[in-house]
Amino acid sequence: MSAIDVSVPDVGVEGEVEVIEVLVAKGDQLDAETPIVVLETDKATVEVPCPQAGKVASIEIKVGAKVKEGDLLLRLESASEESDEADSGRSNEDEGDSKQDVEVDEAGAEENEKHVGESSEKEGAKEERDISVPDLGGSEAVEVIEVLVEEGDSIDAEQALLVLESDKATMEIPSPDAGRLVSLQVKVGDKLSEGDVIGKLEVNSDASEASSTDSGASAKNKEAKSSKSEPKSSSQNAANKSDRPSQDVLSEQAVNQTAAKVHAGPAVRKLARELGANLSHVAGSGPKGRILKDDLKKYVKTQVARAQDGGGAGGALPAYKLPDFSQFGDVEFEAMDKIQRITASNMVTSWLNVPHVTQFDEADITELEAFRKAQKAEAEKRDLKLTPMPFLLKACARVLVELPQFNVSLDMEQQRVVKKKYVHIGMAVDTPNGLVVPVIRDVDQKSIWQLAQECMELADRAKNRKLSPAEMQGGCFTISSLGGIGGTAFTPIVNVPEVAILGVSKAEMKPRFNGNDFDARLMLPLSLSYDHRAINGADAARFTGLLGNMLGDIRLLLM
Ligand code: CAO
Repeated sequence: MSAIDVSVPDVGVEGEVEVIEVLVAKGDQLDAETPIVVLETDKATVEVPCPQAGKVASIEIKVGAKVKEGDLLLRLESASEESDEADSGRSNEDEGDSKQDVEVDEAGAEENEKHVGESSEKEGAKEERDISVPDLGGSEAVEVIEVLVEEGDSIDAEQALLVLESDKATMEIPSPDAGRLVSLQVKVGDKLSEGDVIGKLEVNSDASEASSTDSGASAKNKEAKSSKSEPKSSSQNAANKSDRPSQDVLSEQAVNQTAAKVHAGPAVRKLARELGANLSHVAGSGPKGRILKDDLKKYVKTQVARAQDGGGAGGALPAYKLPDFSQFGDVEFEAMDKIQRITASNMVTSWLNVPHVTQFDEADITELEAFRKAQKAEAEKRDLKLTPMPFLLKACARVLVELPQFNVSLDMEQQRVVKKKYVHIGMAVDTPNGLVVPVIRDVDQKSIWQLAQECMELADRAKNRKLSPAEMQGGCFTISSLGGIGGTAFTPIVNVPEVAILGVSKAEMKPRFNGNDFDARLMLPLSLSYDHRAINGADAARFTGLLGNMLGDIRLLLM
């Protein structure tokens, strides 16, 4: 038994690179070539494999560390003296040649871009371009091990198209531009070298003209990614990308949309292939939503557990195939942006996991409305707009305290209920970029004026894409108000992991029988959707009843 130092091999860059994932733990028994860490350079994501078999005696780095060639990563205990001797030289000297799994990212896309565009043909506003194999780091005749797209697919710039595997590396070939894949000339098993044509991409020539005036290749990629129906100038787009914080909606985890778009290293992809898992269904918890090995393991465990209990959504969703819409008339393609992708994914996650029921009710807000109107002058003095929303927040907070079964999350993995001792409420905000849900904290402890102020500020920040991810996390319950727009009722989808959401529609004057006569009363429609695993129908009726009482006589909020 002897100790072997495993150091950073030559990863093709000078200077330091960041450790973004540590794939092994102390005590793990490793095979030769098992990936041990993932390093991220400005050009690529590199997995460093273990040079020989052995047990991890110690790990000398952690996520976030900056390392350079020769830095110690971990110490390995090797079982066999013979192989120690043979291997120890190799582990330190030959690491530069050891197998590296490389996931080419933006810089790869930029490189790839240099190989395209020469054979483009104009066809109205569209243009067809060859997609060629970029520089493969000197490797020739590299085998295609995975084809991630199909002819006819709508492709984002930088979306992975193929995975190639040489004896040195596994690499993804990204698309140089956004567009429609009109032909694909390669299949699994083909051998490719730099310059070989993979297929043809139909791109919007306006986008490419605009982007060709850009100074940098990465700006060009970003431009191609932007919406076609709402063209933005390159500078606008670049500013938007770099200046604003990214907005995650509804859920705290980024969920990837399609297998080709997932952010995962080759080792994780390989494991997913072996397990037959579709990475597009796996939520990534790593940097930039990257799928880590642990995410994949957790996903597979959950699926196995579900199949065993016959619970959950059960089985794969039957896919539907889109027709070629152009046979029916003119169409154009617009890439979904991040908010749309995450919202779509979260809606499906909630819809499939949560048995939804919606309880409808009405609250008589005649007196509330009179009080609200009477406060108009005071609101103006305070530079505030007093809508029904702060009252709804305050009343819901009170009901959540009275009926704590609504202030929980279900942990199905651990078979337990998470009871929350705080009252944070999310408010769905309709923005030009999609639906976002900022969360107002400790609503039960705030005054109506404080809530009015926060509602205004958060809605404004949401509309200007200024919310930070932290401001959209930690909600216990959500209010989705369409009252300012219209409608009589709707069935909102529960914002998991919460267990209930209140939909509010437009208040309307209605005749109410007072025992002798009909009075005109202002009635506010309430639609409470809830997770029927956590909440029963009687509690839902109690919730809307109690809420109706609070809104009907807001003096009750003082009690
Ligand atoms: N009935 C009648 N009028 C209502 C009302 C209701 N339920 N709710 C609000 N109003 C009135 C307001 O009082 C205001 O009128 P005044 O200026 O005369 O007072 C007007 O409608 C506009 O209000 P608003 O919508 O600007 O303000 P709000 O505080 O009610 O809502 C916000 C703020 C951010 C929630 C809202 O702008 C919004 O984005 N709603 C859409 C949410 C959404 O898309 N939900 C669907 C998600 S899918 O489940």
